[in-house]
Amino acid sequence: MMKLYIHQAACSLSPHIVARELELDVHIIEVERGTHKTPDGEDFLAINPNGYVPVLVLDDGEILMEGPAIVQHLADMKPTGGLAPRDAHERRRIQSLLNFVATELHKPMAQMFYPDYAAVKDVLRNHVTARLDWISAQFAGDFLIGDRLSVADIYLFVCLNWSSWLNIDLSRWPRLEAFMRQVGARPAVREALKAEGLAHRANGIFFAPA
Ligand SMILES: N[C@@H](CCC(=O)N[C@@H](CS)C(=O)NCC(=O)O)C(=O)O
Repeated sequence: MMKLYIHQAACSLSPHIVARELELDVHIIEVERGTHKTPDGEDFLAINPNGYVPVLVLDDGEILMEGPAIVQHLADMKPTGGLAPRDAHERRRIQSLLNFVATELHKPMAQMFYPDYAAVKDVLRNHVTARLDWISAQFAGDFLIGDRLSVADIYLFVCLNWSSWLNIDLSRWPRLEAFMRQVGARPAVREALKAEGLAHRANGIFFAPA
């Protein structure tokens, strides 16, 4: 069985949700922050010396790193799930959006969690605010590429879910708030959030336990 290594509430929630949406046989393994150990005492650093999640270990032992590549691979394993359409234009668009979320939202938002970054927090906040203006104007329907959910929407959902931790008020972007409610209500998403201990709600938006 494939193995997906995660941290609670981290960007690894994105492949975790994708696996549940597609009902794929994936063993979810939570790595302890700090010690890099799994509940079985496995050393995660031996799997990814960089120490970060997500990592997907395929059935043949291949180690696949980097969230955008992992969600694309999971979606391709079950094309009927429709999370990564085959149409060339839509595929290019999804690749573009996954990279946008990874570099323009995920990384700057993640840096805002570090207390040491206090001095650059305003810079990061301004950056993220401008990028949220952009992404909120990209919706081509209920979702980014139209009326069908894709892996890019799921990755975006996971990053936007950090907003309440980071004091980013999503009510400034009604499109994004509506998107969060809609994706957050999906059964597979709720299951993944519950499994990671995140099934708390505030104003319809999921947030982490204190
Ligand atoms: N480039 C990686 C970055 C993944 C990443 O930033 N993971 C964070 C959680 S959101 C992590 O595991 N941080 C813990 C660490 O670096 O030790 C990707 O996009 O998958």
